[in-house]
Amino acid sequence: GCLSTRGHRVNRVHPTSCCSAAELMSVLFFHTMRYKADDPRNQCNDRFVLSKGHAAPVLYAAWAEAGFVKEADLLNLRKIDCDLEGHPTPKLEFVDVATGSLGQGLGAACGMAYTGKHFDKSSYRVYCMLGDGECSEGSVWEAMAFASYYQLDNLVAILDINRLGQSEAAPLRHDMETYRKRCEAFGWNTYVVDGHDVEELCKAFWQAQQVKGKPTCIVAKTFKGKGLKNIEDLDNWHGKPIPKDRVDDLLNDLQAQIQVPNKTLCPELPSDDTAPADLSPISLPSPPAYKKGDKMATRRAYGTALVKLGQASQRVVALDGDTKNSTFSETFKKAFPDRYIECFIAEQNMVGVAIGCATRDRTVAFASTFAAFLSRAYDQIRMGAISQTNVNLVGSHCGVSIGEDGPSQMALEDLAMFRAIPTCTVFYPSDAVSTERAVELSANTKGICFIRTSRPDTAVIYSPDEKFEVGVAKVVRQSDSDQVTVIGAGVTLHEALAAADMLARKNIRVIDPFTIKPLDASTILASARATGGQIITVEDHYKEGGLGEAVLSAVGAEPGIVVTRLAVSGVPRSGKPQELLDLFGISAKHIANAVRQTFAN
Ligand SMILES: Cc1ncc(C[n+]2csc(CCOP(=O)(O)OP(=O)(O)O)c2C)c(N)n1
Ligand SMILES: *[C@@H]1O[C@H](CO)[C@@H](O)[C@H](O)[C@H]1NC(C)=O
Ligand SMILES: *[C@@H]1O[C@H](CO)[C@@H](O)[C@H](O)[C@H]1NC(C)=O
Repeated sequence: GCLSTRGHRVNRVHPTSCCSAAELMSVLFFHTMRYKADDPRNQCNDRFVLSKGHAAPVLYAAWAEAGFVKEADLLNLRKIDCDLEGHPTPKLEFVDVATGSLGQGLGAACGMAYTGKHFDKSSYRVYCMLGDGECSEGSVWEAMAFASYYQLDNLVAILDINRLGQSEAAPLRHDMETYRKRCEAFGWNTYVVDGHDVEELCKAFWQAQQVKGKPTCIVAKTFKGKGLKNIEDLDNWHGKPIPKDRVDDLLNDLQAQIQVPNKTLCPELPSDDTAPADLSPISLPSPPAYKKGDKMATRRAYGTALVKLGQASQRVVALDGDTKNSTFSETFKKAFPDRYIECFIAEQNMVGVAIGCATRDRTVAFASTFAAFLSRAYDQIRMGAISQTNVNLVGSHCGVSIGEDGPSQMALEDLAMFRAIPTCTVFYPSDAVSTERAVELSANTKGICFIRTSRPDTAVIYSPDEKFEVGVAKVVRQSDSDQVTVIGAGVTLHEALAAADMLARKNIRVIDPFTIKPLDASTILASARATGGQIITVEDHYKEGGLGEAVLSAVGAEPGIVVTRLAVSGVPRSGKPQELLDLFGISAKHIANAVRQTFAN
């Protein structure tokens, strides 16, 4: 069965990585997995994640065999007008998460399996194929620990132990016993098998289905380039096409091994025990219950908002990495313990799991930790954009305003990081009311959403009926005689308001951007024009890639606009929040000075 793709793959760029997995793939796709071949994204289907994404051709070949991909299209692999790209992406209906940055598939598969078992309570199963070289990634082992902790017996990892990596052998080579011990030590039911023995594979996958309370790992001893004469198990063939003058020979060789050439393979159908997702918009059941002037940290308002959203939709779930009593995802956990996933201190895996949970719209996932620690999962976030994920990430404890905990806990690069993500909407709410609306909007906004929350208590500045939209800023203070526009967000918006009070006779217009991406360029520009072209930005973030640069790039091409930027620079330190705002030049006092300076000019 594995060879019945008529060998097109051998002429493409990772042929040897595909060949080691050929029997594994054919047994999975035409014996083990249950799915509707004409409806790959059906919610009832078993899921398959090709974590070793460079073996994409073997995945495409399987779906061609299943009848979903036209065989002729396989010849357009990697062409500009063909969705069969070098690595799998969800442009293809049979792909849930993009892979190709190694080490990420199993985390996403964990999210899918957790969702199947605990949220959907359905019978679909999740299969994830990894390379042995890939297993040096720490994120693989974060996922291994997660899967056994949550007893994901609907999850099967397949390790394609073909000994070789890209530039040399993988560290454990064919040491199958060490792989076995590692997998068992991580709490997995483990079978070491001959990955080229179809009968043995059928049996192992069947056994995996019978096991309760543990995920199963199939550790398959294979040979890279299996079946390719004078290439199999040899160094220096990773990622190389077969030389033209050898293609015919090798194809003939392979074709001679096909025993039943024209047999149509047909997967078994899944049981129809998963309801389609309810895709109607999710709204807060009641307006924010805050009064202007109330003191409330936006991080705390996040927890309250998420509970309200959870009341509105069963699909809302929360994840955290052991910071729930700091980010206030704990508020959600207390209200909906069954819809909260503790991911412990493994942020890469948490983001991967959240992305997995959100596939096929099964959940609306909110994952939170200190914003600083999301940088650790940046590659997962970057891949999330390619995966077309709608995951929501919430980062608390931004900036120097966290105070005494010191610089290791302060996110000062997160705006830059998330602004650079192509599908990302960046919310930076400045009070409890706007935080609640940011959470509501995130749940309904496609792409990745990032919500930046702050630690200090700040005043509520909006009334409960204030309307918020993505990309629409608020002018929070203005008069006809304003002479400078000040743009702040989070704590620095409050500093800007304090500066406005200090400067009573020099009127300043204060803007709350609400979303940093997209940024409301027209409101900012209109204000700037009304205030003599003078803009001051002030942010609890580094200058690079933050609010100030976002504003600059929005107005930079306009004549007569001058942007003065106040931002954190250098490595901060511990201290009281207000002391740190002062020390790093972003407090009301510094804003007032900057305003005076613009007058002096
Ligand atoms: C995070 C990451 N690092 C490096 C690479 C480059 N790369 C692609 S394939 C590969 C070797 C993979 O070896 P293995 O996981 O054993 O897969 P196989 O031998 O089956 O091809 C490398 C280093 C990558 N894609 N992702
Ligand atoms: C299989 O199909 C091909 C192409 O349709 C045909 O040429 C060949 O004779 C068939 N082989 C068998 C054994 O039926
Ligand atoms: C979180 O909970 C732990 C255990 O109860 C406690 O020690 C810690 O101080 C709490 N952290 C915060 C930020 O409240």
